Amino acid sequence: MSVLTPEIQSALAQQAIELPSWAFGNSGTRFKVFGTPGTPRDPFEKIADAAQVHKYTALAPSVALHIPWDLVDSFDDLRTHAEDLGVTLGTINSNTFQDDDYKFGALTHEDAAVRRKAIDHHLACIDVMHATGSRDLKIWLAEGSNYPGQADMRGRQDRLQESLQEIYARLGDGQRLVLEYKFFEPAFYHTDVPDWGTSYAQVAALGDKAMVCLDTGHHAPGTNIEFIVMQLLRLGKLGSFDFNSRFYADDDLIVGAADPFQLFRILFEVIRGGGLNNPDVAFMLDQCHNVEDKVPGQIRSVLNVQEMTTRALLVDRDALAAAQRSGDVLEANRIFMDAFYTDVRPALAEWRESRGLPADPMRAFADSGYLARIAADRVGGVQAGWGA
Ligand code: AOS
Ligand code: ZN
Ligand code: ZN
Repeated sequence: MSVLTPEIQSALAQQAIELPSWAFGNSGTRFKVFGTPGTPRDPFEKIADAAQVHKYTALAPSVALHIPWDLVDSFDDLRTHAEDLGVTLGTINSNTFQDDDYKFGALTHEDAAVRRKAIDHHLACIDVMHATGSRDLKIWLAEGSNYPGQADMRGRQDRLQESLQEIYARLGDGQRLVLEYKFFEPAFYHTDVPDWGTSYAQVAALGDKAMVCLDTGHHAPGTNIEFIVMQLLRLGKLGSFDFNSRFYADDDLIVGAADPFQLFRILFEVIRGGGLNNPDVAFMLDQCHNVEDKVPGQIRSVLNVQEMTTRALLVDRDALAAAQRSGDVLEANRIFMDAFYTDVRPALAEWRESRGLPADPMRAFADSGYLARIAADRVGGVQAGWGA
């Protein structure tokens, strides 16, 4: 009998993971950006590539956009294009990190004129959200300082709250703001939203439509990320995930590649806290594919999330709770690890086929010839972020 009970199948069938448009552009490090044949030349082609991921997995029904990287003449046209391809437009990501005016901050800047410009950018993003039908405005701020004494950290925190209040006030019904935290980079001494506690304090002061975004690559090595997941779910403030994996810093590698066990532990807490298939908790990827092909990189990523979700669903929670209550440390750990070590790949392949999907989406996509077609059709694709 398959390990996939009807309850597990039902949970898996509902799973939705949003893809980032920038994952389909060329990307790299400050040392080199390698070009990939067939890289999208505009947001329409990025959406077309993202739709391939959904076509072969049924796991990725929406695509996050980035403003201004994905600015187009008509968001109505982009929305129709997406819907024609079977996907929707998702989270809108703002950008206050590519403009000379923001050298010393944007929403936290000492100069009211710079803050005005940064707030107006977010208000423009909300206008885009109305056209795209997006629910979430995701704010990641590249703000902070490099040297002790350089900046008034307290004043910046106060100005951040004031700026966020103005943006929050513009949100429409059903729209949300998610504030992402990151403990370093591009600033290296202090960051204005370095941790979940700061993000929580800032969004809690705004109201119910403001939530925390947890990027799995934005913590110090050794951080117990699943504890943070548990706490934010407990507080009702986990708005979204940016999934990726890392060996060292904010590596933005394929989720589940560096530490599958960590992904399992995170997903276990998501399930434990009622966050799986909960519309309040958006699953997104935030990744770049520097040396691997981008569409298969994204297919691999959503499959990794699906696989670890399945394993986490296999944890016998009643037995685990009993072992925990009785203080049976080793039995509790065995139950947890048994689920983690279960190879669910054959069962998932079978289940996919039963739903009319390819048993092996990676193979099916490779066999489709899509990459060769776009390599022939598209010339002059753009770098993620800095292009069209
Ligand atoms: C930056 O480190 C953050 O992870 C952002 O979420 C994101 O990568 C960037 O805003 C791209 O839009
Ligand atoms: Zn992120
Ligand atoms: Zn990041």
